[in-house]
Amino acid sequence: EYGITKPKGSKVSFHYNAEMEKYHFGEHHPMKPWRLTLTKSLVSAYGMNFAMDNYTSRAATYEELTSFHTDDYIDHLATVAPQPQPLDVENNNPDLRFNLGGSDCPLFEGLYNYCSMSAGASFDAARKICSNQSDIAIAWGGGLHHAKKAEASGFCYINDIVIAILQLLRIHARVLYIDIDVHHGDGVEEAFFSTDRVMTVSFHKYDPQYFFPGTGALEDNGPKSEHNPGAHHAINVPLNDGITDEQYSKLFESVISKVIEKFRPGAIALQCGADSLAGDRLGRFNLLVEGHASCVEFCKKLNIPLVIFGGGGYTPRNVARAWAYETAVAIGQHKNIPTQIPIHTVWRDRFKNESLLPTIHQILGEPRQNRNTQKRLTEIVQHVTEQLRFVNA
Ligand code: V1S
Ligand code: CA
Ligand code: ZN
Repeated sequence: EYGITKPKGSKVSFHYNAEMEKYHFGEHHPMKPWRLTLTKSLVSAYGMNFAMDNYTSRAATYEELTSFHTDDYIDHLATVAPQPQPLDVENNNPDLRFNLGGSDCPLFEGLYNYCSMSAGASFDAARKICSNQSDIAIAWGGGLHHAKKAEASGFCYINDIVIAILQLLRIHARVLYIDIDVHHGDGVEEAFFSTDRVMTVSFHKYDPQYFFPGTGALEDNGPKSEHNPGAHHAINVPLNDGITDEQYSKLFESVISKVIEKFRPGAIALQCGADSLAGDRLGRFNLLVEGHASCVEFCKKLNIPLVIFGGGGYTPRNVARAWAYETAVAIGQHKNIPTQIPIHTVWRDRFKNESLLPTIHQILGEPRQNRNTQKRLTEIVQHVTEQLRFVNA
């Protein structure tokens, strides 16, 4: 299919479990696990599976989940009864222990299976990197960056990224975390606030009063108190609505190249939330598939072992376009695949009324006004450069 064969370059593994699509957060909830099926079907339709090692991921074990989360939180997640659906005013009676059961983090049927499967894929991906069996390991079902040690937050219950990074730290002295989801990667940042072995870098829309989760100011670089080795190891890139491909990819390259030079990570964990694309139901940026994927291309070119996670992304067809294209970047085939989306059943069945012939690049939705000035972006790079003076690896 399209002449894609095993590449001589990077060895890539793809970690996926079709079971994840069966879970539903609720009728009006923006998170649709079904976007993973759409992504996988596009990846297969392009024949990319022939150029990767494909693994059906398993559920993470209790021990793996509690490598980060507290026992009582995991015990509660495993045993809590689902809320009746649909969540109308009558039966929306949230048991807000651990921030569970509200509209953001509903208690849906099979929640524990869903969470442990998401974490299992990310854990397996990290282990493939640790054992040197993969140069790039992909887990689109992970990337749930808001979950805390004993608390759910923003559609995230288990922080699969933290669990994966803890595995990478068994082999690698320093791990770099990069987060291109439109939201601040607060859960991962907080988990590694007091260590100098993990540097976190999040690019996000920042508007403390009006945009979730409200954290991630430029000046927040990790607690500077009591000889904290983790001070200066959190980098935040706060952005405004409407940032374009050109601005974003330039900013990404200048920030990340400076970080790599100073921090010299042994492995990179890249969260690729697709809600930073134009036309996202929750996001506010103007990124196209090319701009979003340029971040993955840049990381691949560094030749540092790389784990790639999913994350947010609320316009499923755009999510599938971006993640399938980024899978092509990982296997070094993005310049060779045809732009026209192959005839494949899931896309056809779902979107039979699409008038245009769909391509992998075209993004649904109207662009927003760009509120990012060159002056501000220069200030950001300046601040990051100053922070990095404190970092010695
Ligand atoms: N923005 C936004 C948004 N939309 C919703 C939502 C909408 C409809 C529903 F039926 C349920 C929830 N919640 C939010 C945000 C959370 C965004 C999480 C992003 C996750 C990620 O992409 O970064 C990673 C997977 N929540 C809020 O803004 C909190 C509220 C403050 C306002 C909305 N209400 C519903 C809850 C409280
Ligand atoms: Ca982010
Ligand atoms: Zn997000």
